[in-house]
Amino acid sequence: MSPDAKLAAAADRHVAHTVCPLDCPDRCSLDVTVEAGRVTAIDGSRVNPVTDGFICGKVRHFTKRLYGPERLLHPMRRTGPKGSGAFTAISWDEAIATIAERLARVRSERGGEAILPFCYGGSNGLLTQDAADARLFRGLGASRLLRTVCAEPTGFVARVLYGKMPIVDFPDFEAARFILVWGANPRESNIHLVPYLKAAKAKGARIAIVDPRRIAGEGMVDLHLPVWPGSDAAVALAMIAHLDREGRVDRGFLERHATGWERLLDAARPWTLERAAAAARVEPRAIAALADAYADADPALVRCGWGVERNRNAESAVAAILALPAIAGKFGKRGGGYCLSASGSYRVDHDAVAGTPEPPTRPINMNRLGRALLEETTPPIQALFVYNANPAATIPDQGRVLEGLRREDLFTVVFEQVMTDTALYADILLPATTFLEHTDLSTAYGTYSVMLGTPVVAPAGEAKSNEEVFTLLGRALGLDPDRRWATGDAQVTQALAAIRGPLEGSDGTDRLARLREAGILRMDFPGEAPVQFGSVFPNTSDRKIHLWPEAEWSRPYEVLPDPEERPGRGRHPLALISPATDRSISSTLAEYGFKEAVVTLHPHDAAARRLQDGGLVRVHNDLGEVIVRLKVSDEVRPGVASLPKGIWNRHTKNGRVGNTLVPDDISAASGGACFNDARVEVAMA
Ligand SMILES: Nc1nc2c(c(=O)[nH]1)N[C@H]1C(S)=C(S)[C@@H](COP(=O)(O)OP(=O)(O)OC[C@H]3O[C@@H](n4cnc5c(=O)[nH]c(N)nc54)[C@H](O)[C@@H]3O)O[C@H]1N2
Ligand SMILES: Nc1nc2c(c(=O)[nH]1)N[C@H]1C(S)=C(S)[C@@H](COP(=O)(O)OP(=O)(O)OC[C@H]3O[C@@H](n4cnc5c(=O)[nH]c(N)nc54)[C@H](O)[C@@H]3O)O[C@H]1N2
Ligand code: SF4
Ligand SMILES: [Mo]
Repeated sequence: MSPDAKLAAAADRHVAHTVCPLDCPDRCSLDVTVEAGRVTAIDGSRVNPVTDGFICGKVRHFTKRLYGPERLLHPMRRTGPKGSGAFTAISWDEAIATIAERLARVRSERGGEAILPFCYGGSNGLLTQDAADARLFRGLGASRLLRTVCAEPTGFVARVLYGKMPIVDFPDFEAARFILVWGANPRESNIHLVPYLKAAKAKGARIAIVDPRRIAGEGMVDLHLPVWPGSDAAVALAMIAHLDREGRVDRGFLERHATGWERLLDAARPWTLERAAAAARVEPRAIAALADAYADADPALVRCGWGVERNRNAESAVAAILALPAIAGKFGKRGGGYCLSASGSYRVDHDAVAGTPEPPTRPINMNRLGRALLEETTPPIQALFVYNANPAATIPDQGRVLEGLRREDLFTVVFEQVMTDTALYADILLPATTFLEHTDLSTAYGTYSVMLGTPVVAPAGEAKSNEEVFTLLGRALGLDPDRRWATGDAQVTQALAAIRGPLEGSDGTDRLARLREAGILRMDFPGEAPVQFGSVFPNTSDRKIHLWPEAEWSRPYEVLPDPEERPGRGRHPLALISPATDRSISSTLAEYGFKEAVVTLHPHDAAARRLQDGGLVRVHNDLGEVIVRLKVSDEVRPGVASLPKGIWNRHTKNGRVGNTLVPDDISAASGGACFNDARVEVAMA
């Protein structure tokens, strides 16, 4: 480079501030280095104090997506069979006109409900989802997607028991003397909690983990209960019954602050330590030891994760776990109580963001996408519009999903950043901007913050944002004749005003100006961070904990038997789990995060099947098979097979992901996915 060019480049180098909107509890504030219009480095900033200047490796390498070979740069039309990946570039005008014409035709011939919008966690922002897209699909009277793939059972329970009381903030973990991490994996899926766990540990706190895998390094964990997947409800109920027998139930607290607790104690009583231990395949005394250690400690904190909800007993498990601090009297001081999702602590009025209410059209549970595409008849789904999601990889019963996507009479639009497994099935493929190329407003479900994501570089190729595309489509379809749909700053302001609850700016100050100045809006809790039953209380009608919420839940704390014990299902004895890893966020970024997926089995299970570490194996059940290499390790408990969440078809030898083996069963009370109810056998390939 000539000295002049060097000078010019240095002058053209700056650091821009923005936020990571990926589906991760941490919601990091970012410093992005831009040189000559290109992103050259991404790192954490200190705008969000919890980020504390560091971020995960996935996002540090996000330029591999931004400028990678898989990036979609132009609208395209399919030219080969569905799934083949044969496309030709078309103009935006042609793409929008084609989609508008087709949606209008489907609607006039079969009704709006023949259109299914399909979206989930691609960008956790208030502008990329439930904004212009809602205006479009509500305007069309499309089917309503029930977004149940994640956080539905946990959210349901947090709502019916506690009215979504604010959770313990990460920094307050430091104040706890005992931390019970239940079905959560901070080391990979919530890395900014780890420093606080370490700090608590350094001050003498004990840490317990309930997880079929050993998820933390030596020295970090004092107690590990390696439960059988799906048995948490039995274990937590047995802990409650044990505390009751030992006279350790805080009846004074329950009298004052809870209803339905006697019925919960009655329901827990049949769960003896022995019975729960048989279901969880652990020692009865290990359950008693965990309950005692929890009851003894003060303050004691429960970190409930999403691993608990991915089975048929989701709601019962989450409810029994969230009941523990009430039963044992652990509320009322900093470092005590529970932590789950913060997203209910402030309410976002999504109808106000969209500017239009949701019509009561046909609901479709996203966990049964395959069945919906193949079996719905009143009316059949004739147009599918996928954005912010990669259902070909992430939804249960992959075989059925792919069969549905192959339907010749289905018109499929996929609006994506990269050529995902789902994009391969599009009739029209639209290129989307990434969070470094568009504006978004990020709330968070782990940390207490709202941040503004700003474009730091120009869109790659012809990529457009969700706001632009759904607004273009709405106008092409005649849904916005006066061009009044909010866009740009007007949409940001509308979304900011729709955040109800203790957010800075509730006093009427200009939230957008404040965001631009400080980069972040914090929650205004009395005394900084919430103390459950100190400064914050349940948001239920009577401000009490509803431990037997029968109005909303017909069978509280019901525990269904293991899928393996159901008639005809006994030949697949291994429980398949699919934990999050540090390689991807759900399936996002897996194109560069993974090279190859491996399945992990305990040495006993490998030996019983004469399988060798590194060998090719067939993981199979009645739904299908996945062929991958085997890792033999005692990090998983006996009887459990672990295959990562988020992989793409290319990461296995037969082009299928773990969801090929996952039944599309749903949890009873809230319709949640049952990923970890998959039962499989593993054999040499
Ligand atoms: N790096 C990374 N971070 C992520 C994600 C990611 O894919 N990668 N995903 C994001 C998303 S979408 C979410 S929802 C969160 C999820 O965050 P977490 O809940 O922390 O993650 P999971 O891996 O789903 O489950 C946590 C743990 O539950 C265990 N587990 C599985 N089945 C059971 C069971 O039946 N009982 C018990 N007690 N434990 C069980 C698993 O072994 C795993 O260690 O993380 C977010 N953060
Ligand atoms: N087997 C198994 N499967 C699972 C899970 C499991 O534990 N086991 N976990 C489940 C969980 S917790 C979740 S949350 C789901 C997530 O499943 P999905 O909702 O399918 O999420 P992702 O795989 O992250 O796919 C999101 C896609 O949105 C795209 N995207 C991102 N931002 C934008 C944008 O602004 N505009 C547009 N148009 N597109 C965008 C990304 O490129 C990405 O391909 O997966 C579930 N699947
Ligand atoms: S994915 Fe999570 S840890 Fe990584 S940068 Fe984003 S918010 Fe931070
Ligand atoms: Mo999730």
